[in-house]
Amino acid sequence: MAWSLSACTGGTTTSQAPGGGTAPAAPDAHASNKTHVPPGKHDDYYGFWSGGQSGEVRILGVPSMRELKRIPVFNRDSATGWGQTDFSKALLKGRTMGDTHHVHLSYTDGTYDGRYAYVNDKATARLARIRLETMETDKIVDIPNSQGTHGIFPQRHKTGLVLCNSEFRTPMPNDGRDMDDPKKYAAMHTAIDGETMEVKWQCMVDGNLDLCATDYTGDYSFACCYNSEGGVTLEEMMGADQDWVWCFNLKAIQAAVDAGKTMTVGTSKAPVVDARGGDNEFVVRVPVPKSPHGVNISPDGKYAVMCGKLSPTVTVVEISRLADVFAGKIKVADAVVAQPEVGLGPLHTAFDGRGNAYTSIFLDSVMTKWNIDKAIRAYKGEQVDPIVAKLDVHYQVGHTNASMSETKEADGKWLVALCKFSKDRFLPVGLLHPENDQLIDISDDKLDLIHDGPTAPEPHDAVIVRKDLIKTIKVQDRKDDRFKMYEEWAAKDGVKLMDDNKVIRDGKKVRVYMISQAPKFGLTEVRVKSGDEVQFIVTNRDSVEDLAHGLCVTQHDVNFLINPQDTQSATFTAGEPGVYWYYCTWFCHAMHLEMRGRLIVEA
Ligand code: CUK
Ligand code: CUA
Repeated sequence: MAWSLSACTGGTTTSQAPGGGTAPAAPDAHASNKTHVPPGKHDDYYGFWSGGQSGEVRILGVPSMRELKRIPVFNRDSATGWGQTDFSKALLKGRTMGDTHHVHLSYTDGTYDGRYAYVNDKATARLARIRLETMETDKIVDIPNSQGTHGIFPQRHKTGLVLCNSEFRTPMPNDGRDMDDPKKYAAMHTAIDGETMEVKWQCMVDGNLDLCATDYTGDYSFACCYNSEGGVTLEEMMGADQDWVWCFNLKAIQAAVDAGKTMTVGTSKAPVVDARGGDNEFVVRVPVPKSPHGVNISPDGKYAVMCGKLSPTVTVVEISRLADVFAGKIKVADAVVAQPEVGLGPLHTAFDGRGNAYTSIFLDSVMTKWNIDKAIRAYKGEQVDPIVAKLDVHYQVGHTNASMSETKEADGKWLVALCKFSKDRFLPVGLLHPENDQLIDISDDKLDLIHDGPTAPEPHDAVIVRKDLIKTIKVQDRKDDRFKMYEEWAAKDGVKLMDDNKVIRDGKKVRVYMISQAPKFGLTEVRVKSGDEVQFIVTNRDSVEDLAHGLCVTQHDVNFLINPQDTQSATFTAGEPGVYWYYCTWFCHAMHLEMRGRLIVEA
C-alpha cells in the first residue's frame, strides 16, 4: 500500500492546508452548552494527561477541559521547586528532563482505587508514581537494562505489578559489547511492584516492545512489536508486512522467578527470565499487520485490540483463547477473532462499555467508531459492516481515550481525541502551534465534536476518571516517606520541626530550621559565611486549606513551595558577601509582601 506517512500531507478526508484550508464549521451553540460547567460548579471527571517532553503530568476537568494542575514529575519546576528541593533532587538524581507518554492509575477489582498514578519516562527509562491524595510525585525508579521505556500498564485485578516496555532494543548488557551486531540486541518487559516501586523481574525478548496493556484477571500482559525485523533504520523496521503482539504469561514468568530459573544482566540484581526466541511458555507472538502501535483491552475483559499503524486494520484477540495457545492446543493465529478495516493509520482504541470501540486514525485525521461483535461476525464471513460512524478531527489524532474506558466501568459519555496538530484552529502563536485535544460526546449514536482544547506540547495519552474515585487531602498528612528524612535530620539536631526556629552550624554546613505562618517566617535574619553550604528546612505551620507559602532566596536561584502542614528543604551555596532578602512567593496574606527576611552573608 502506498500513502504518505507524513503528518502534514497525508489526510484524505479533511482539507488542512494551513491558512488555506477549509476548517469545518464551529460547533453549534447547542453543542458547546454540553461542555459548559457554570462558575462555581465542578466537572464530572478528572482527566489525567501525560505531558510528553515537558516531563510532567497535567490534570484537566472533563468536560470543561479546564486545566486544573500541572504535576512536576521528571521536569524542573520553578513554582514548586521540584528539581531543586532536597527530596526531588534525590529522586531525580541530577536529571532535569523527561518524556512522559502514558499515565495510568492503580486498580482494585478492575476499576480505579484512587491511590496512585504511574507514568513512564521514555527519555531515561524510569517509572514515576504520583500519590493521588496529594497529587505529588512520591517515587521514581530507574529501570535497568532498558532504553526508551514506553508503554506501561498496571495490573487491574489489584494494585500489583506495573508492566513497563523497553521500546528500544540494546545489547544485553549494554556495556560496549555487541554494539555492531543488532541481531543480539534485546528488550525487557519489566515488572515493578506498584506498592514498593521495586523491580520484581524482567522478561527478556528479542523483538521490540511498544505500547502495553494488562488483562483484568492478572494472567496476561500485552506489548505490541512494530519492529519484528530487528531493524536499526526506518527502512529495515518497515520491512515486514506482519509483526505481532507479545502476550506474556505472567503466572509462568512468576513461577520461573520463584523457582530461580533466572539470570541477571549487567550490574542489576533483578531476576531476568530469558524468553528470547518465543513462542515459549513465557510469551507467544500473535501475528498483527503491520508495525502495530496501540494495544487496548475491552472493558468486559474479553478482547485485546491492536492497531495496525501501517495497516488500515485493527486486530482483535480473544483473551480466553490464550490458555489454549500456551497449552499448544491451537495455533497462535487462531487467537485472532476479528480484523476490521478502520482507516489509514490506526493508533489507539477506546471503548464505551456498550460494545463499541473508537479508534484514532492518524493519517486520515478521523475517529472511527466500530462495533466489536459485528467485527467478529464479519471475520467469520457474515455480510455485516462493523463501522458505525466516522468523525473528522483536527488534525492527525494520536491517542484517544473515553470516560472510564480503561476500566470495567467504561461509561461511554466522553471521548477525547488528542490531535498532534491544530494548524489553523487557533490564533497563531509563532512557529510552534498548540496541539488540539478535542472533546467528543459519545453518549448517543453519533459522534458529536463539541470542544477544541489547545494544549502545550505534547500530551500522548490521557485517562478520564469519575470524580468520586479521587479523594484528595486538604492539608499535608505527613505520611510520605520523605517526612522520615526530615524527622531524622531534626532529631540529630535536637529540633522540633513544627515548633523551632534554629540555625545549626556544622563546619561549613549551615542548617536553617524555620517555621512559616502567615504572614511571617520564624526567622527574619540568618547569618552565614560566603561559601557556606546553606540548607533551609521550612515547615509551614498553617493548617488552613490552600494556605501555602514559598521561600525564595534572592540572587541564589532558590524557590520552593511549602503547603499547609508540609516541610520542604533546599540546599545552596551562599554567594558573595552582602544582604540577600528571602521572601514568600505565594500570596498568603494581606501582609504577604512583608513576609520576608535577610540572609546576611559575611566575608
Ligand atoms: S504513543 Cu504517543 S500517540 Cu507514546 Cu502512546 Cu501513540
Ligand atoms: Cu507567605 Cu506569602
